[in-house]
Amino acid sequence: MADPTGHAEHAQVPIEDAPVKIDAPKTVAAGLPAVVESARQAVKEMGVARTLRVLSDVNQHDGFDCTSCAWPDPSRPSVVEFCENGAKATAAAATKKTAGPSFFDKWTIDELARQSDMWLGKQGRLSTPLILRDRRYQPISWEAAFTVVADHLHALKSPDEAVFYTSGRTSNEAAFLYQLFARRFGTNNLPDCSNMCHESSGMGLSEVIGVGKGTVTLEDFEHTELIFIVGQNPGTNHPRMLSTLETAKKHGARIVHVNPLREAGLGRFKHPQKMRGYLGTGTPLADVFLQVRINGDVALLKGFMKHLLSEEARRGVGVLAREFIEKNTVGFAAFKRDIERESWDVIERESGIKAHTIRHVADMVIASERIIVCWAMGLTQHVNAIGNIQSIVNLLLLRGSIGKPGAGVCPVRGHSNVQGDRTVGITPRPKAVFLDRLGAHFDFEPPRRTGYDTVEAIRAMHQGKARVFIALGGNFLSAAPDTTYTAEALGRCSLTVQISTKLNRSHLVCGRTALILPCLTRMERDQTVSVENSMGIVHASRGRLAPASDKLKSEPAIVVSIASATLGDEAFWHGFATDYDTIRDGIEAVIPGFDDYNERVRRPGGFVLPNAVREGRFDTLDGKARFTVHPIEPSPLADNEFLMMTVRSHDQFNTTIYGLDDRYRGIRGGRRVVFVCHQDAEEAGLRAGDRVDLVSRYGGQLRTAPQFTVVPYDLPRRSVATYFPEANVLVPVSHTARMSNTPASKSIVVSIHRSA
Ligand SMILES: Nc1nc2c(c(=O)[nH]1)N[C@H]1C(S)=C(S)[C@@H](COP(=O)(O)OP(=O)(O)OC[C@H]3O[C@@H](n4cnc5c(=O)[nH]c(N)nc54)[C@H](O)[C@@H]3O)O[C@H]1N2
Ligand SMILES: Nc1nc2c(c(=O)[nH]1)N[C@H]1C(S)=C(S)[C@@H](COP(=O)(O)OP(=O)(O)OC[C@H]3O[C@@H](n4cnc5c(=O)[nH]c(N)nc54)[C@H](O)[C@@H]3O)O[C@H]1N2
Ligand SMILES: [Mo]
Repeated sequence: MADPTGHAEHAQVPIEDAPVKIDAPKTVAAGLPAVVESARQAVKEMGVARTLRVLSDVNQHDGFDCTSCAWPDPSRPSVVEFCENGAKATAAAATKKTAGPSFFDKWTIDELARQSDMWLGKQGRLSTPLILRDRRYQPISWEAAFTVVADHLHALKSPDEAVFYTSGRTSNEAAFLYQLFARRFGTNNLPDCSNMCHESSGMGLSEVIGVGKGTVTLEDFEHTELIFIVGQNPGTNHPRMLSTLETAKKHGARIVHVNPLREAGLGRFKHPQKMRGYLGTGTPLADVFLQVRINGDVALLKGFMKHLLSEEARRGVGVLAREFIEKNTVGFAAFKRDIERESWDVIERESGIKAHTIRHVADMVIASERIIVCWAMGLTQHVNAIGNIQSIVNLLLLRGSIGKPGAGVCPVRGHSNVQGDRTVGITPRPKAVFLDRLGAHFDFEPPRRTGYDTVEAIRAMHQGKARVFIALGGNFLSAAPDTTYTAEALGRCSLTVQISTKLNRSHLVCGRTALILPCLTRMERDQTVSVENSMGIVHASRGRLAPASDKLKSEPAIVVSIASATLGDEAFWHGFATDYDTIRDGIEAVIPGFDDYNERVRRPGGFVLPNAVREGRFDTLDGKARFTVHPIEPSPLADNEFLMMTVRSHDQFNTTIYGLDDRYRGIRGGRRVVFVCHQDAEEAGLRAGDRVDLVSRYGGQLRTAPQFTVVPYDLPRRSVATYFPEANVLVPVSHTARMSNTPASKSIVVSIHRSA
């Protein structure tokens, strides 16, 4: 079937013309430039008075939760508890500009598609419900919009032909209602951004320690001796984490940074909210930088463990936590055999790190009783992502460094409430006991069939098995892999519905009928909602700003209206929208750990969800943690091929582009860049500023992303980096992590060709 709206071409990020300026990368993070940058962007979007009012409310006990990341707030927030990128996210959402009917009257979607993603996002807040007619979005009443959704859902042959996507900014309350609606409608098709994000962490951890979340709290960072930061760029993506690391260093912790890129944020840090952060040279954060090859982490971790095992053999005692291993774990013998069989040659070659350096860092592990390992997308977006995560657990188990103060795993979440959305039921693979309780409390028979995750949903839409796509937030088209394929998939839907705050490319690549339903942000006046951060703390969030338009509805109100229009049981839904306490009562009744939800969520700082590992238990079937065996998996590269990772610049929040600079990496004025190792560039005759096309070859298919600018950079041999979402067109939809099915967008094999 042809793509009826012809949208595959709308899906591509337009090529930039202006040349990119390339400077030396920075070695110091934050400091005065961060303050200046946040103030500049905030005042531009909001004006001075609104800036002061809004930023003083971020992450305060009685204010709103910052939407930029899921790093927890300290128990005593400082007067200003935000960072440069939090300020940018806040400014972008609290902008005074609106994109209303007169804006959409001027532009067809074909014209809009030729604009850059940055331009689209900067047109202001969506202010009225819209429906696509004659290639233009036109106003529609809320009532009529809900009827359109209900009619399309009724027309499906089966509830499984509908897909209900969620992005991680949605509050617990909206997310719980949304999954309740999807399941009362009859499907578990609830893919979310987590499928592309920390799914590998959740699944990998659940299997071996019985908890699919992190096991440490902020306090643990004050008691730890050694912190690993693997495959994460906190200076850009979790800037408030740098202050936690600064405190940890003051308490004597050492930090090891494992990354193919020497990220500035882990070099020297100048606290932007303290006077000494403006003066002086800042705190050096990382003690050791290991420039691992892309996807060389299993090899590296195995190297550490090989050294631990041989030191135990040599010293006879004192390296392995023997008692802990005996009492609390299974699988040690097979694990040990596998590590002993691994050769140092392979470990060195595949990790890209010399054996003596690996031994040196492993000695730091031996010298530490309390170790925390933090990670993010550099480990989860690989085919063997589960191997990465479970190898970290192996290392911690060897030292008994989990489930006690100052020790454990810390997957650092992305979206500010992605963890909470999962906790309250957004998942295509719900547990039977959750469905039992949900069905019993709300008196219905929930569907038991496993639903589609993100990648399966794309395929199902492409094959015509799913025909209605509803997104509670996010930018599915641009965030998903294989942009062209995903565009075709969305184009085949009978209806696509985007519940959004800002214009993005997913509004331009849509089904035969397309709706935009504009909603309030977390900063705007509404009832109290709640969120869960990366460390399992649930707390309230309350906005105070006047809504950007009087036509906006809250996410819970939109979900309630879609649900009652579709299911016709208004009496069931109505109360939820008028009083969010009743939603929380429902969550409390269905999900363990939410006792006295309404009371506890209103306490300053909220409450902590139960976490068995933190309480000293492994909630696996036999109550034991598991050692697991993971092979080192080289990515074979032909002579002209490279392994590509797609990363975030300092000027974006996922697909929302704030600006065209990547300050720490020395890039100004453009995003279509490809970072290439200096020696590789030289050998290939490529120079800074050259224009190239990138081609990914996968299972006999070619995918091309044209017109990238070469930036020679300090990277391991044969490793290249590009920005997400410009390079997503190169990520094959079937190239995913085993088990978690997360797109392996950090290990794409590409070749580089001079642009014609
Ligand atoms: N300002 C801002 N904040 C954000 C976001 C944003 O876009 N902007 N996004 C939010 C979201 S949803 C998320 S998930 C997080 C993402 O936070 P990050 O995971 O920090 O984001 P990425 O830019 O994808 O960075 C991945 C890091 O892993 C490294 N890496 C890549 N491949 C490998 C590998 O094979 N091994 C190792 N060891 N390292 C590797 C890259 O060099 C990079 O430093 O941030 C959240 N916060
Ligand atoms: N190649 C590659 N692809 C990736 C990644 C990568 O590293 N490399 N990272 C992946 C990761 S970690 C993630 S989490 C996904 C992100 O995937 P998504 O979460 O789907 O994408 P975002 O860009 O965060 O979504 C931005 C849009 O959300 C809407 N929005 C913002 N705030 C709100 C709100 O409060 N309510 C509602 N209803 N809408 C709102 C706005 O319209 C905005 O345009 O992308 C994934 N894709
Ligand atoms: Mo994410």
